[in-house]
Amino acid sequence: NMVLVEDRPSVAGEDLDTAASPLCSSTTSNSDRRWSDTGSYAARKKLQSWFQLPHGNWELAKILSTSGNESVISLPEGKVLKVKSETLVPANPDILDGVDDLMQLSYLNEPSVLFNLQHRYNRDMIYTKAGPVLVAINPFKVVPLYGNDYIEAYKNKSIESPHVYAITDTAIREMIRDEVNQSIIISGESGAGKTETAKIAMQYLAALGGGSGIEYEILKTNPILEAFGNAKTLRNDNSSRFGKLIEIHFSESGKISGAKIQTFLLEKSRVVQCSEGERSYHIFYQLCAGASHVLREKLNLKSVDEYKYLKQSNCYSISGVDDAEQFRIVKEALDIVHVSKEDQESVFAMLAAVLWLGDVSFTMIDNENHVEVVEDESLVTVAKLIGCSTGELNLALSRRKMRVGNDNIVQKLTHSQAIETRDALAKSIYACLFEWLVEQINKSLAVGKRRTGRSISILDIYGFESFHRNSFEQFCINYANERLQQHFNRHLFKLEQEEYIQDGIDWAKVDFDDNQDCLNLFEKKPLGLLSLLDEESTFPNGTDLTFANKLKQHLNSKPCFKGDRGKAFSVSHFAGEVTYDTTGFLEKNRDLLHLDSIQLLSSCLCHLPQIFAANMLVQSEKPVVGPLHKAGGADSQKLSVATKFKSQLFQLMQRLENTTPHFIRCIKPNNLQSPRLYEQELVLQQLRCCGVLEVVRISRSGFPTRMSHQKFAKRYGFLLLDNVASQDPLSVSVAILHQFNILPEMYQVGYTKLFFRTGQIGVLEDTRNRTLHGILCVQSCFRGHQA
Ligand code: AD9
Ligand code: MG
Repeated sequence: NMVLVEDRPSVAGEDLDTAASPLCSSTTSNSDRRWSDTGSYAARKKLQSWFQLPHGNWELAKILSTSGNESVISLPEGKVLKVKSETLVPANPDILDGVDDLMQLSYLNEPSVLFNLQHRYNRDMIYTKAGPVLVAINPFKVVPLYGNDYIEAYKNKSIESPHVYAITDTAIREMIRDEVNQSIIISGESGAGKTETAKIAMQYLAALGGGSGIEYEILKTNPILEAFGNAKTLRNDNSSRFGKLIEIHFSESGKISGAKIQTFLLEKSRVVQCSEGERSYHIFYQLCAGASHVLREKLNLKSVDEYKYLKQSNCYSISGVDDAEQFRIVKEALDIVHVSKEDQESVFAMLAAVLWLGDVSFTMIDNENHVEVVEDESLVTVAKLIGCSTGELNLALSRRKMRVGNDNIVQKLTHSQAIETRDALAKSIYACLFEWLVEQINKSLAVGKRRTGRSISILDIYGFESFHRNSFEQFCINYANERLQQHFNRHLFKLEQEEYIQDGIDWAKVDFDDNQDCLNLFEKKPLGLLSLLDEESTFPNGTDLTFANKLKQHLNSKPCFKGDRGKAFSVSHFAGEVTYDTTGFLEKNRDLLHLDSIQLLSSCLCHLPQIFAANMLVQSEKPVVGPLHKAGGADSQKLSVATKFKSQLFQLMQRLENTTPHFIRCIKPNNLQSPRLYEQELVLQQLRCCGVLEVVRISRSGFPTRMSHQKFAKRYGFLLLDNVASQDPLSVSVAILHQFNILPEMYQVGYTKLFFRTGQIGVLEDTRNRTLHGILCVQSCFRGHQA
């Protein structure tokens, strides 16, 4: 039970600020002070206040008395404590419990935000606005918020509460109204609900823009991509191991006309290596569980616990998931996106080949550790599945052709080299298969010729990661997040602020953390993390240690960098400091597949291996990375992984720059994937990481909605009672504002635009829609009469 406020003010809103603290006397005052200064607040007796318990959680306390800098408080369970007044943080009055936009809170401190979200979460209201950003807290259970009735309600605007549907609806409307492409950018930690949120947004788009049938195909891409790109991890039973951007195109009439999917950085290492309690990609288990008798025979399939690649993590099933049934769903989805039965069978053959490759073993043939492949069932099966002879496969896995001067020589591989070669082949086949599938899907969804060029893109990309041990993958992921964070910052703060200033609006400058320093650390040439990594990757003698040393040598003076002991270094990211262990960096960055393996694939009789080989050779013609380049030149030379990722990321940012973004921040309330459990500290840390708290503060004090005078006059001018057709847009705009009694503190008139506080334009839109609807009704009645 909460403590009752005895001095409860009669109205919510601005009065509270004055009632509670003279420091917060107006909305546009420097709201920074709301966060810290509580001295005068505590001086007022009997108010509610937040008190942090020793274990970190915040409790609502009542201030009983204050003297000097100490206050006596009582906690909900009746305990009375004497505490330092400065440790108390003001709480909002009960009347503001669970507001649906954090901007409505009078006190925007961390515990108030946390409590507000928790209050809603406990009532299954998992969505809350933070100014322009939607915060979504993972319920880890079915919540009754989705489906056709809800879609209808959001479409008709008969529900107002924050929702993915509402954000998506806004995106559609703005796309049509402003003729600008839109993007929905979803971020959050692993398991926070990004992929589910993306699907919910797609569901809404499909319902509103459906009709052609293509929307059904678009929805069916989800089970396919999840089967091939998701896996059970310790954090999430259905964790996406790749980033995804889906661009959904619309026709003139607002119907979906096609889509295009781009994927980023699939985690290939999972195919050959996976830690205890996790699984490899779902599709392997689905295939083994769901293949028909005939298919089993054809692929010589065993059960999952008989394959080395799947056995190592000692985890085969996911509770509540039927892999056989999932396999059926995936096959059906493949049919729907027009992957032929024949191609599907080739896909399954490649999967079986990867599994069987893991069972290929080697025997020592001399005492220099050189090996030969054991001629057993696994070798025979792999050869059969990819369409080569066992002899060719044996050679590709145990020998390497090299060029030394003008001579071709053949080198025998050692045991560890052979295993590396085998695993590299398995990873490449899988990664190529994934890319090929995405390409097939894109062909099927291709936008017709009569495109309007209007689209809504949904980005579901891995959030910031900071683990006990951070490797190359975290390095790339966190770099991507720095870029996205800058986009977020730029959009919400910088552009906004610049626009105010440009338009002559009086607006106190707001500081925000720019992360340009950190981005420079990654991107500067030639002395940045990425350049130095690529450089070291090309050196024949480069190792992870020489790489780490080089970083320390060149970057130690940089603001966001810290050299650590041995092979480690740290970066101060916007979301916190992360220590990276460079072990494996060079190898993962080079990602070499030996030319022998590529040649093997290209000589295979089956068509998929041939396509894979051809794609790899195309890539190899680009700039070179690889230690053997200078020494021998017999290796595949290609773009480094980091460079490829960076260029993908730049393309992505460029695309996003040309869209109006809508941000959704997903929050994971606990690490156990369990419903009803809300861990304050965990939530708080995520809110800080994604800038939600900062956004609320800034948005509230500004005028987030704006429209040019022309546009405004054109859009709402017809609502004017007096005829003003001859007047200039500015006068028309001002007349509209007056006619609708928009309060002066709710807008500002700039040189070229009108600026509104949140929510104001919605009122006008509603009137406009009602009026238009009225006109249409009258017209159709009129026509009815005529007929
Ligand atoms: V990862 O970075 O790909 O590992 P995501 O994508 O952020 O992660 P995901 O969407 O996969 O997380 O959500 C994890 C699980 O949370 C889902 O499998 C659901 O069981 C659960 N979830 C997420 N959102 C919802 C929801 N809106 N309603 C019900 C949900 N359950
Ligand atoms: Mg996901």
